[in-house]
Amino acid sequence: MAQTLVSRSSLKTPKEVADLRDWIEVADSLGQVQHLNGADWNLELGGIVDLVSHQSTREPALLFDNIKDYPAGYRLMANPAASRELSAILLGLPPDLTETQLIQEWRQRAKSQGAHTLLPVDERKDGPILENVQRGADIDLYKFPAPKWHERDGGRYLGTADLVITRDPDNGTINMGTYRMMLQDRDKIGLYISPGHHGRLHRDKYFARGERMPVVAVFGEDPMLFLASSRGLPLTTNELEWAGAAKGRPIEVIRGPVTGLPIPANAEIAIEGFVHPDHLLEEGPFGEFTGYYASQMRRETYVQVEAVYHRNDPIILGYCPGRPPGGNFHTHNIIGSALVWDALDAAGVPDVCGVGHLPSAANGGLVVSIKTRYHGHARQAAMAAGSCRAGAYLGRYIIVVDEDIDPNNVDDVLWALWTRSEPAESCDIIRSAWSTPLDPRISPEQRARKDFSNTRMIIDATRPFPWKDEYPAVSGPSPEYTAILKEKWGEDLFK
Ligand SMILES: Cc1cc2nc3c(=O)[nH]c(=O)nc-3n(C[C@H](O)[C@H](O)[C@H](O)COP(=O)(O)O)c2cc1C
Ligand SMILES: [Mn+2]
Repeated sequence: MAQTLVSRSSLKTPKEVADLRDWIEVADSLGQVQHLNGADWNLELGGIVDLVSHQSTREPALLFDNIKDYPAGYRLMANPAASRELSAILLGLPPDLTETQLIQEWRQRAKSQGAHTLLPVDERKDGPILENVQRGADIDLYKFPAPKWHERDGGRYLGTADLVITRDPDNGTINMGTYRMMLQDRDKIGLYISPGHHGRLHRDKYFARGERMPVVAVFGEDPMLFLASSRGLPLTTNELEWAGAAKGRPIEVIRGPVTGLPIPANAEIAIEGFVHPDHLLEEGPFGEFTGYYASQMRRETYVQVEAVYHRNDPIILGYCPGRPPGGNFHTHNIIGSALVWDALDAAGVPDVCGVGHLPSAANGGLVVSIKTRYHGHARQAAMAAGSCRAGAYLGRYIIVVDEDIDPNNVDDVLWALWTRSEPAESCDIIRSAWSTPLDPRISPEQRARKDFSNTRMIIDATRPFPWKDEYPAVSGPSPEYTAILKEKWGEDLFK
C-alpha cells in the first residue's frame, strides 16, 4: 500500500498530462497497462477487449503493438480508463473514494478550480501532429491499423473514441463530439451523427445553405479530450475549452490549414476534409454501445479527406463498444452524473444527495437520491434530471430514491425499487422523448417513418411523502453503531 502511494505521488497530474503518451506513462507506472503484441486488426483487437471486459477481474488499459500487417510502433490503445482507479487519476481525484464520493468531489473541485469557467485554447504555429503530413494522392487512411471490432460490423472503424471538430456556420462557435467513423476508401471516411447532437445541428445548417461542412477529426488524443467530446456537455460549451479547464492547462492547438478549425497540437492522428450534402455511402452496421446493432447499414455522409497529419509511430485511441458494461470508460459515469447533479442544482431542486447511472443500462438507467422535503419533490427531481443535456439522451428509466440509498449501488437501488415503490402509484410515463436510431427498442414501423423517439418512465422509489414518517423502520444496525463496531472490530474483520 505504502509503495503504491509513493509511486502515485510521482505520477503526472492532469495538468502535466499533455497527450495520450503521457497518459499511457501514468497508467503504465501503476501497472495498469496490458501490452499485447501481434494481434490482428481483423476481429482480434475487439474480441480481446470484450474478453477482458467480461471475463477478467482486472480492468487494465490495453495497448496493442505489432498489429498484424502494420509496422511496429503503429499502436492502438483501448480501455484508457476502464477502472475506477484510473478514472479517478485521470480526473485528478483521490482513487480510494466510493463512486458517489468521487462524483461529489469532482463537482466541488470543478467549482473551486474553475472548470465551469472555460479555458480558451492555446494556439501554436507548430506541434508534434505535423511530424508527418499527407495531401492529395498521398493520402491513405489504410496506413493506420483501424480495427474491425466485431464479426457483424460493416467495416473498419478508425474513429470510435475520436474527436470531430466543427464550426457553427451562423455564429462561429466550435463543437467537438465523438461520432463513429468507418473507413470507406483511401481518402473517404464515414461520419455518423445522431439527430440532436451538436455536430448534426452544424451539418444541417451547412446543408440547408447548400454548403459543404468543414471537419477536423482526431483519432488519438489525451483521454480528457475524449471525455469532453463524448459525455453530453451543454450546447453552448466549447468542449476543447472545457477539457482545458478540467485539466487546469489550456489545450494546445494548431489551426488546420485546409479548414481553419483547431487541431489539438499533441494529437496522434488528425484529418481535415469536407462533408458534402449529396455524397453518401453505405455505413454500418456497427456493434453499438447499447450492446446491439440497431442502426443497420444505411447511406450516410462521409468526410472527403484533403489532409492527413500524424505523429511518428502514431497511437489510435479506440473504444470497442460491447454488451454493457463492456468497453467501459468509467470516467463517463463520474462526469455524466456530476453534470446531472449540477443541472439539478441549477434548476433549484433542493437536497440532492447523489446521482448515478446504472452501468449495465448504458444510458437507460438514471438514478437520483434526494432527501424529500415536500410532496412533489421526487417527481420534480426526476423531470429535471431527465431533461438536462447529460440526462436526456436515450434515457429509459429515471429512478428517484431516498437519501439512505446510494444511487451508484445497484443492490441499494433495486432494494429501494422493490420495497418503496408501488407500480400503480409510483410511475409516470413521458412520451415522444429524445432517443436515436441506435435505440434497439425502436420498432420497425417507427423506424420506417423515421420516428426515433422513445418513452421515459419516472419511478418514484422514495418513501411516499404524505406518510413517510410512518414507513416501517429499516432493520439492521444504525450507521452510527456500525461505525463504532468497525472501529472496534474492523482490524480483525477486514484485515
Ligand atoms: C465511444 C462513443 C461513441 C459514440 N459514437 C457516437 C456516434 O457514432 N454518433 C453519435 O451521434 N454519437 C456518438 N456518441 C455520443 C456522443 O459522442 C455524445 O453524446 C457527445 O456528447 C456528443 O457531443 P455533442 O453534444 O457536442 O454533439 C458516442 C459516444 C461514445 C462514448
Ligand atoms: Mn457539444
